Amino acid sequence: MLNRAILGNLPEGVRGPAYDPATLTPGIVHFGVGNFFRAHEAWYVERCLDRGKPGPWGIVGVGLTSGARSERKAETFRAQDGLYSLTEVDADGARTVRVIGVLREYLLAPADPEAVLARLCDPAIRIVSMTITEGGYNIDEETGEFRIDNPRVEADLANPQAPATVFGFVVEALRRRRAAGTGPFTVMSCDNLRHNGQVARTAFVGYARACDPDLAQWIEANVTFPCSMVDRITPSVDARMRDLLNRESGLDDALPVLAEDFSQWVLEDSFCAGRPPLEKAGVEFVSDVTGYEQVKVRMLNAAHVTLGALGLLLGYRYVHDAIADADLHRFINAYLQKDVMTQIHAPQGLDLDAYRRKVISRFSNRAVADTLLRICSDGASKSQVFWTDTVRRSLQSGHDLSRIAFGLAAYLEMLRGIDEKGETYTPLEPTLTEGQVALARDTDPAAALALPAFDGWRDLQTPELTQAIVAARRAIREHGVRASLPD
Ligand code: CS2
Repeated sequence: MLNRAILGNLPEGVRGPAYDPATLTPGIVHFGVGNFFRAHEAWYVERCLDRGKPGPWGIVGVGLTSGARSERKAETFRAQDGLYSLTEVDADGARTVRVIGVLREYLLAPADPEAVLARLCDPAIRIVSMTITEGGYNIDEETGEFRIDNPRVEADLANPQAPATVFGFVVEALRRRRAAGTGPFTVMSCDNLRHNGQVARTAFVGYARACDPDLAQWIEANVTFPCSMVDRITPSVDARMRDLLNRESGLDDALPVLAEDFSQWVLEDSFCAGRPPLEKAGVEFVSDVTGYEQVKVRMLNAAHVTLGALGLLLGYRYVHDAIADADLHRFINAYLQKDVMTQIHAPQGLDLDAYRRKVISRFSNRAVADTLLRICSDGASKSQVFWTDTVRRSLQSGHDLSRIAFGLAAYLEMLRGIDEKGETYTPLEPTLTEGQVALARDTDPAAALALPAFDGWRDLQTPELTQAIVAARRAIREHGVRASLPD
């Protein structure tokens, strides 16, 4: 079993922490300790810690969900002293393995909310970061406001001392820190959103306003919410992959992570209570992240979800197989070159065409073995983030809508859960109700346009887009994806 006792004796080729994890004190609390966080933020923090003198930047992970799976995960982290291995793999299959030591503690919030609040109130905690998914910020896409009528939010507002949502925890902790004179921490979103820092600000200040307007003002004036662009393809690891990773590393790790060799983090340097020297680990600090995040979500993520939907319908299950299909490859390139790149102002020094080629080659990395179902999961939230700007700009400028409509149509057809070979699969849409899923499956291809996924451009009059989506869905149903792909 991987734990601190074996750090002095790791298998050959496996790199361990440069410091003794026991000497690392926590300075960051992170909500949502999924694979992406462990391959991205934790990996950057790990690499900026000095040999021997690691500094106060250990991470306390917090899980917000209850249930047997979450409890098992918490127990495993405890048994492994917070250690886990990260395998990075390049397109040729070459691997490097590293044991990450920064996760110093893991708390399961539903089991002991007070323990989480106590941690958040510790003056040593200077950053609270989160990966809570695109749909996790509880923002009404039409009004841009935080939704206080969400039942989970209502429950936290009624009982702020024992919260269950990330909003309840962070705001209650800030209230206590303000009262104790401890001062604020930075709230750092690491989700794929446009302006993720501003979205986080809207969410946390919105929640605070509903419980204590004076506190909301204090948060607005004192807490910083840096925007960032985060990027690293990190697949899910099933039991087979876990065993394979362990066989190759020689470790016995119950929670190994796998990631591509590429990674990028562009971050606004806006930390009200200090930060680790992340530039030492390759984080790019810029004054305005907007251009980078536009490129990332509108190119990589939108292409990913589109490829995911089309690939699933054609009977593929892996990203590298779908992008190896010549027709899908051509379509994704056409979407990027004709519909997205023509609208984006790239940040200085960023070559959009090189970025496009890199995206395609990253999708082709078969050693990552990323599944199309993971890519499409929570498409209802992602599509708003990844497509909205492209759709709005295209509608406003009278740009050709054929490929955009086809991508949206494919996403809706994908939700029906059956491919062109008659094989079934289960789309993962945690935010959609059964009624909403039924809309997507309705025999009337227009019914699904009532879904919140389309709220981002509902204020524009969109009959031509609606017609194009409906026509594309009909064409896919009648002639199949391949025969219906636009040029
Ligand atoms: C994917 C992302 O879920 C998705 O839509 O595109 O998980 C993607 O792998 C990451 O954003 C890459 O940084």
